[in-house]
Formats: sequence, C-alpha cells, structure tokens
Amino acid sequence: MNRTQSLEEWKRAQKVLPGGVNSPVRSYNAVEGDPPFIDSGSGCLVRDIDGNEYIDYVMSWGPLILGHRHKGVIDAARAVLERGTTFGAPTVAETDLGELLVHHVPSMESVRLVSSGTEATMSALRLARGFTGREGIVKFDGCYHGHADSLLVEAGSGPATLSIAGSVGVPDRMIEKTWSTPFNDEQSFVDLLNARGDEIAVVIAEPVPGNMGVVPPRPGFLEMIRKETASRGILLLFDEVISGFRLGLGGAQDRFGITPDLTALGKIIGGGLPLGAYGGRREIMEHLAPLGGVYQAGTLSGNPLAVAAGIATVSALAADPPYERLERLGRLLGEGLQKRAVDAGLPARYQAEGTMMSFFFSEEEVVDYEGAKGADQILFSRYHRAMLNEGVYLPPSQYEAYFLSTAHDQETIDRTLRKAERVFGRIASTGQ
Ligand code: KE4
Repeated sequence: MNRTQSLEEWKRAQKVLPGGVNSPVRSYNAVEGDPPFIDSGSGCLVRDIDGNEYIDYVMSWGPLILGHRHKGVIDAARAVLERGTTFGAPTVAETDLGELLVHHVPSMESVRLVSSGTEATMSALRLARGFTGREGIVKFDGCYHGHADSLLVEAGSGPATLSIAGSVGVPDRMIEKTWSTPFNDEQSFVDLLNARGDEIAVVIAEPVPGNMGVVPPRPGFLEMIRKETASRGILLLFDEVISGFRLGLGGAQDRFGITPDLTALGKIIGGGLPLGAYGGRREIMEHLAPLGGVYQAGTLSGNPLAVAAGIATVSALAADPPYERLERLGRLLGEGLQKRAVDAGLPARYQAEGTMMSFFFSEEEVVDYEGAKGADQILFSRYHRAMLNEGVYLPPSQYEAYFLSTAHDQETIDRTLRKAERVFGRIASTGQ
C-alpha cells in the first residue's frame, strides 16, 4: 500500500503535536510502522489520505456502533447546526437524553452529562468520596478509566500500551489512597477490603474489561464485588464507557443483573461526538452542585450537537436492537481468526463477552492483566501491520477491543478472514 502522503503528514504532525497525536494509542508506538492519516469514513470502511480503503474494527474506539456517517446521526446533528452549536444554557434535548439514559440504565435515577469518559469517571469518583466521606479507591489491574490522576494506577489501554503503570506528574499523595488488585481474583479483592474497608469510598470496575484486551468476568466475580461492597458501605461504580449500549441497551449491569450505585458512560452515547455521563441513585446524585457540595462543571457539558447525535444513536439502538446480530458476527470473526491462526501453527485465541471481543496470541485463556501482558506482543505487532497492508484497520495495541457496527456484515467478515488467512500463513512461514 502506498502511504506517501500519510508519511509526509506524520512528519509534519510530530513537529507540532507531542508524538504526532492527540491521544497516545493512535501513535502506533506498540506496533510496527506509522499510522495512516484517515480522511473519511462510510459504514464499516475508512479511507486514508492516500486513497487506501480499510475495513474498520476500531470504529473510533467504540462510539460508532451504527457505523461511520449513519444517516440518522448526521441528519440529527445537521438539524442542530442550522440553529447553532452551543448555548451554555438548559436545552430540551439534554432532558430528552437524560430521560433516555435513566430509562435504559438500571442504576440511573438521575444523570449528569459531561464531555468525555474521563470526565465521567473522574466526577463520579469525587461524588463517591463526597457522599461517603471516605477517600480510598479500589480499581483492578489492567482496567483503564480515563486519565484522571487518581486512576492512573496499573491502568490498561494507553498506559499498558506504553508499558507504564501510571503517569509521571501524578503526585504520590494523589494515588496513595488508590489500591489496584487483580481482576477475577476474589481472594485478593476480599483481603484488600478486609485491610482497607473503612477507608474505601468506592470500587470502580469495568464490568467487562476491554482495556487489557477483553477479559470476561469469571462466573460470580461481579456478584461477589457487589455483595462485598454493599455489606461495607462502599459504593460500586461501573465504568461502562465501553460496555454501555455496547453489551445491550442496559449495558453490562443489565446483562449480569447487577446494579451498581453509580455508572459512568461515554463513547456510544455521543454517537461520535464528545459526550460522557455519570449517574446513579438519586440520594447520591443530589450531593452534586448546585444541590449539594460536590462541585463539577463544564462549558460544553450537554452540548446540543453531541446530545443530538447521542439521542439519534440510542434511539436507533432501542428501535432495532442489533445485539444478537453483532454478537453472531463477532463470534464468526473471532472463531475464524482463531481457527486460521492455529491452523497456521500460531498460538492464538479470541475472547469475547457479548459484542465485545479481542484476539490474543496466547495459548492460555487470558483471565487477568498478567495474562494479557504474557501474550506475544511481537506476533501481535506483525499481525497488525500485515493486516493493515491487507486493508484491515485493527486497534494498534494488544490491550484494546475490536469494535463491530451495524454496518459490518457477513461478507465483510468473510473478506477479513480471507485476508487473515494469508497473513497468518506468511507470518508462520517467514516470521514477517
Ligand atoms: P475518554 O476520556 O477517552 O472519552 O474515556 C476514557 C475511558 C473511560 N473508561 C473506559 C472503560 C475507557 O475505555 C475509556 C477510553 N478508552 C480508550 C480506548 N480503550 C480511548 C482511546 C484513547 O485513549 O485514545
């Protein structure tokens, strides 16, 4: 593939943007080669500035469950544009979206809209600390909740991709009350709560981690977390920025029948525009300013454009839930990739929970962050670059999930698998 223009733009970008990007995982630092500059998207396809077309399994890291340039989403945003872009004042549509989220998400009686997943989790943590009067936070190794200071401990996604546990610039005092424990390890979790329970305000979890690759919760693990937190007056915060409206209209909490005290959302609810949200029991949410003493604000919170795109997306999902079809396509892709890789003699497995899936070069099941780090990163890097050159756009990190959309179909999956078969054959025979 000719990517001359992308290479030129990559040089120019690195002169003015740190690492050439506005989010580290896009820099391809964990895989071979440099990133293509994307110019447009349509359905399940993206096109780079050199005119190369790719089947997209990143889908902007999850928001585009309806595909690129979905007509309903674009028309909804365009209609707002005819009246303006932002007013910094209450708008009817914000209430409409709030009612939609409260209707679909079991834990939400009240919800606050913000502009990113990071803002959602960061604000929900502050609210949990304000409500409980405690400071401690428990998270799980390999889970990523955005880049708020106190959450950058043993984080997945970008930090994992960069092989750093947290971040320089975070004062120790900001993370001295953040404890991280292995996911799917009941004993470690209970031991931690026994040791620190009365200091802990909140346990934050991706109910289905997607930031160390997809690592499904072991049967009973989430139920145990809910029971142990409830019995100790510790709030449970489900970070459903990925799983919200991805695992179903009620997200993971509906799929597993577990109601957290607070939920953070992002990605899909903005339909591709900047939007996040956090919500939960009314008695907790009423501690938020202007009602209570927990402060949080945002110039563009509930932005009319993003809210319109979000309402169009959530409404389309509610009108015709695509989850069974997406789950079937994901299984076809995952099982197909795994079979072809193993037939070529490569250690590989796909892991999925509902429509969330990822693909590891590992013989063993990956049940936690240590397992994800043990997968073959060199093989992953070669696979990623070879698939890109075959016209398949995959997440450039072992620690990310593949995202399908309603624009992906059986033919797309079959085309992807034919390409993968060639790639696995080449890697197995030449190592390249
Ligand atoms: P944002 O601030 O990026 O909107 O959301 C942060 C966040 C919170 N919680 C979960 C479970 C998340 O996955 C994320 C962000 N996800 C990453 C990819 N796994 C975004 C991609 C990026 O960082 O560029």
